Amino acid sequence: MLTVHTEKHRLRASKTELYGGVLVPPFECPERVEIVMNRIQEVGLGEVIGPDSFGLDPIRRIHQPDFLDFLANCWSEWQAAGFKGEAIAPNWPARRMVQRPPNHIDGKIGYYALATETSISEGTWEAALASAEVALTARRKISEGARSAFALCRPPGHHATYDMYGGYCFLNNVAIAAQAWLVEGAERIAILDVDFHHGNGTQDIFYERDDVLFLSLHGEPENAFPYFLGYANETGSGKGEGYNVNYPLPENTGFERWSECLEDACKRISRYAPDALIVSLGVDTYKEDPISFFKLDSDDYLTYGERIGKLGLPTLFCFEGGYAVQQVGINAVNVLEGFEQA
Ligand code: OKP
Ligand code: ZN
Repeated sequence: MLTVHTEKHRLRASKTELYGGVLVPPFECPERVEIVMNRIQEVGLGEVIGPDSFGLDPIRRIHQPDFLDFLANCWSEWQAAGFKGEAIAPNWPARRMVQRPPNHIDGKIGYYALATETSISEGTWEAALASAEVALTARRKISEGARSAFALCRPPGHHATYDMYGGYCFLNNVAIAAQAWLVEGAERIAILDVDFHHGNGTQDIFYERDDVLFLSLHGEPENAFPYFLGYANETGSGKGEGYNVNYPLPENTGFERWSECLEDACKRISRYAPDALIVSLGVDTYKEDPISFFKLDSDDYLTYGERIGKLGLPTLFCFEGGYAVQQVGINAVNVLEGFEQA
């Protein structure tokens, strides 16, 4: 399988994450991609290429222009304000308040943030753009005839919605790729999100549409980030009714229960008969992930990769989460190898 990768992911190198009331080194660190790359070479997965440039057009088809301006300028405005630390949202337009971005960066950052753990620093915007270009390049390889491709995206994307960042995500890589497919003439795209966390951004972006089927297996919102979306009764609205499927699962969910949900998701994908499948590939479902609570083991990734392969669809894998850093390579590449064995 072809991999798309760029060293530009290293530009996303914030030093702080707000976790349990303490500023800690971010779980979402550059080493994650290095370890996946090492595993790709070790197993000889296939060719590795760099991303092409696409400009902002495909990104503007998903994200609001003022949000993109905010991301591009946040760090310089934060520095100009004289703040010493990395950019972290301290205030929100909470319930019954005015939903309008203020001028001062200290307020504006909260308008565009959906969570406070994610710090913005030098290079964040450049890395986020490169990550989206990695997804767009891998997608284009598939429309040029490849059966599948792996977009080694970093930073991840599935929590970012059209006007908000957070949960380590800035641009929604899978949404940008899905829209590019539709613009090119595809009629239906399915997005299967197997990251431990609910893909709230992807769900939100496509919630009222029937040309993108979104399915997500994730930690139940009662107990897991992003907490405020991802319930089973969120099934889409308007034209999109029936095209959003959530599988919230409780603490200690193991592969048996998880794969029953995957089976249901796969049957729905087959019935939808999409032109292509995009997988939000997070491996934070692993039993030793430090911030998640499912119990998948390394071999399970081979097994479910094979099930996804049996769908027989052109398939774009976009990397999302996975924070048991030493195992992230084996687990992610196991999915890709299982897929190829199908
Ligand atoms: C990004 B992706 C843990 C708090 C974690 C942010 C998690 C973002 C996950 N107690 N907050 O979906 O892997
Ligand atoms: Zn995750």
